[in-house]
Amino acid sequence: MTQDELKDAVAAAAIKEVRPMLGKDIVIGIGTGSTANFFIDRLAELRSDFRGAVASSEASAQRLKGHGIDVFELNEVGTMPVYIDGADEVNAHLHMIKGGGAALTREKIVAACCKTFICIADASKRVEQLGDFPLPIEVIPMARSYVARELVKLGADPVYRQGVVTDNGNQILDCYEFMIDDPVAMEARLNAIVGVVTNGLFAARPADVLLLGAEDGVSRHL
Ligand code: ABF
Repeated sequence: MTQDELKDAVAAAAIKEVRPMLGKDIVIGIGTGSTANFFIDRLAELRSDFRGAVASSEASAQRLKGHGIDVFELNEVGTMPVYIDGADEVNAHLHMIKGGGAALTREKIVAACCKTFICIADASKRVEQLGDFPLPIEVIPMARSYVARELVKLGADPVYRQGVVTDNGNQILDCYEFMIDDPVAMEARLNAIVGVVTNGLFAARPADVLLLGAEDGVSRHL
C-alpha cells in the first residue's frame, strides 16, 4: 500500500469511530494535514448527520466548506465530543509531536475543547521516543531570537522556518537535535519561555485513541 492508501484507511476507520457520536446538534473538531484531509473527504458523505465542524486551520475550513459542511468559530460552540487530527510523531503513551503544518496553536486549542482526541496516522509516525521530527514552536515574531537562545540552552538546535506565517500571524522555530525524555515536563518547560505561543508537544493532553494504519490493517490503541 502507498502512504496515501494507509492514510485513507485510517480515515475510514475514524469515520466508523465518529459516526455513533454524530447528531443534528453535534459539532466536531477537525485537524489539519494530509491525513486529516482524507478524513474530511470521507466525512462529506455524513454531512447531513451532524451540525458542522470547528477547523484547526483556514486550509481545513476551506476544505470542509468545499464539501458543504458548515464551519463554526470555536467561540460559537461549547465542548465538542471529538477531535480528529494527524500527528508528526506519536509514542506509546499517545504523546505527540504536531505542528509540521504550522497549525499547532489552533490544533491544541480545538483539541482542548473536545472530549475525545482521535489521532489518525500511518505507521511511519509511531516512534519509541519523540524528537526525530523537529519540534515546532510558534513564537511571537519580536521574541524569535530570544526564544531561540533559550532553546539552545535546553539543548535544541532551533531553525527559523523562513517564509511561514501562522494563521495567528506568528512565526515558527523548528527544534532539531532535540530528543525528548519526558514529554509532559518538556511541554511545560517550553510553555514557560516568554514569547512562546505554543509548542508542538501534545503530552499534557495526549490523544485518547490512536488509529494507526499499517500494511496489515488499521490497529486501535488506547
Ligand atoms: C497536523 O498535520 C499536524 O499537527 C501535523 O503536523 C500534520 C500531520 O500531517 P500529515 O497527516 O500530512 O502527515 O496534524
